[in-house]
Amino acid sequence: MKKSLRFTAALAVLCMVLVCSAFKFSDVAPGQWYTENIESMADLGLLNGYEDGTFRPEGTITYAEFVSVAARCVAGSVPPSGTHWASGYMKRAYESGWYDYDEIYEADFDKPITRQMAVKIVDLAFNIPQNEQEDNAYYKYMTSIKDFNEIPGRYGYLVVRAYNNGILTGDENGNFNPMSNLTRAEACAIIMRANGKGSAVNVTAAPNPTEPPAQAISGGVSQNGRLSVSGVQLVNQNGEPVVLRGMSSHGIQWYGNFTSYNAIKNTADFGANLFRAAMYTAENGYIDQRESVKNAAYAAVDNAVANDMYVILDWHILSDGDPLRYADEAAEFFAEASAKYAGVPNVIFEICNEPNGNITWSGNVKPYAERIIPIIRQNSDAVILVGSPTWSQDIDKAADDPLSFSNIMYTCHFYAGTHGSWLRDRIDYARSKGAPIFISEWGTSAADGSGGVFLGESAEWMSFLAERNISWANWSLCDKNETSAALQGGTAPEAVWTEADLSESGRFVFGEFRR
Ligand code: DCB
Repeated sequence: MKKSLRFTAALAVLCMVLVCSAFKFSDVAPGQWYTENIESMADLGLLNGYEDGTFRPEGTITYAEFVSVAARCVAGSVPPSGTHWASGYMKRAYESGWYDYDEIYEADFDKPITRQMAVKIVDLAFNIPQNEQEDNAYYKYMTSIKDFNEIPGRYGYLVVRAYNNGILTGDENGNFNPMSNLTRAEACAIIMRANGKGSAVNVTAAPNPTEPPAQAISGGVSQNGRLSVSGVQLVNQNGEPVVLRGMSSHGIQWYGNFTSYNAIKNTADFGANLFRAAMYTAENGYIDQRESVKNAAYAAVDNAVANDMYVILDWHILSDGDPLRYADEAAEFFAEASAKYAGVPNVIFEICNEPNGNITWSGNVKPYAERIIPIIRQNSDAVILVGSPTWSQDIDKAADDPLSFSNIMYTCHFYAGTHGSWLRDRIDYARSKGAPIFISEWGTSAADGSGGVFLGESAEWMSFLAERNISWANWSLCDKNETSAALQGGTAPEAVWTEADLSESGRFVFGEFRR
C-alpha cells in the first residue's frame, strides 16, 4: 500500500516533468533504450547529470553512487555519518543487510560497482519477489547464462531472480559478466525496473510530490542564465527552481589568495556553482583601505565569473554592527559595483552581512536596505540579499515587516554547533509568510568559526535545506587554523586540490555540493 502510494506519487511528478524536459541532457538523445529511465531517475532527483549538461550514460557508476541511489529510492535521504559523502547511505545499507562486511570496503566506495554486487543490492533494496517458477528458472538460467559458472554461489540465485523478473539480461554473447562494471545507463535501467518489480519494506521517508525534487536544477550560469525570485524560490531564466551551493571566501583582506581563478575552479570541480566574496568593511577592510580591498573583491568576482559560477558580492559588516554606520560608503560602493556588473547575470549583491548589536530590523536594517536597493536598481535587476539583526538570524522580524522590492531574498546565517532546530523553524515561519531565504553563510563549527566540527548537526541542516531547495555558501575557503576553514593548513591556492587537501569540514561540505 505504502509502496503503491509512493510510486503513484513518483509517477505523477515524473509525468509533470517529462512533459517539459524533452532534451534533458546533451548526450542522451530521445528514443535510446535508456532515455526514459535516465530521465526518470534525474527527474526524481535520484541521479543527476553533470555540470556541463551531460549525463555520460556510458560512464561507470561507483559503489557509493549505486547504493545511495537505491537507498534514496526506498528510504528518502539519509544524513552522512562519517567523512565520505555517502557514508550514511552505506551504513544504512549495511545495517539493512544489503551487503556483507567483506563485500564493500570503505576504500572501495568510489570504485566502479561490479554487476554481481549491483544485482545483490537491488534484490535486497527492492525486495525482488521469489516467484513460484524460480526453481525451474534456476535450472533454465544456469544452463542458458554462458558464464554462469563464473558467478560465485552467493550471487548466482540473485542473478537468476533478476533475469527472471526482467531486471536485466546478458550481453550479446549470453554472458552475465559478474565482475564487469555497470554503465550509468544500465544502472538507471536496473534500478527503475527493480523499483517497479519489488516491494520495498523499509520505506521511511516517501518523497513529497508537492515539493520539487532536491536539486531540481543545478549547473552554472551558462545553463541557468539570469536569476530571479518567484514566491520564496530562486529560479533560473526559464522560471525553474535553481539551487546554488558553494564556498564563501574568508576576509579577502587576509585570505584573498584563495579567491584566484584556480582556487575557485577547485570548488567548481567539486561541484560548486556559487562563490561568495566577503569584503569586510571594518577590520582593515573597505573602510580602511578602500581601493585595494575593492579591487580584490572585483578580482574575486571576475574569477568566479570566469568559472561560469554565480557570485555574491558581500558588504561584510561585522564589528560595525549597524549597517547605517557606513551607509554613505555603501551607497557609493553599490552605485559603482552595480554599474560595473550591470549586464553580468552571475552577480548577486549582499548589502549587509551580519547586522548585530543594539539595533532592530525596522529601525536600522530596513531603512538601510530602502536606501541601498534603489541605488542598485538604477543599474541592475540582480538578486539582492539582505541581512537582519542578531547576525542575520532575525528573519522572522524581516518577514513580519518585509521590503517591497522584487528579486530580494533575506539571508539566514547559521553555525551548526550553535544554531539548531529553532532557527530552522524560523526559516519555515519566514517562508510561510512569503519571505525568500538564502543561506549566504553557514559553518560546520560553532558561531565563532571554531569548535567541533559538528557534522551530525550540519547533516541535519543540509537535509533541511535540500528538501526546500534553499541555496547556500559555506564559511570559509581558507586554510586558517580554525575548524570552519575548508582547507588543510598550507594548502596551495594554485594547486589542483584532492580530498587530502580538505579539512574535516571541507570534506563534508565539498561532498554536499552535488547532493
Ligand atoms: C560570522 C561572520 C564571519 C565570522 C563567522 C564565524 O560571525 F560573518 O565574519 O568569521 O561568522 O564567527 C570569523 C572568522 C575568524 C575571524 C572573525 C573576525 O572565522 O577567523 O577572526 O570572523 O573577523 C558571527 C556569526 C554568528 C554569531 C557571531 C558571529 N553568533 N561573530 O551567532 O553569535 O561574532 O563574528
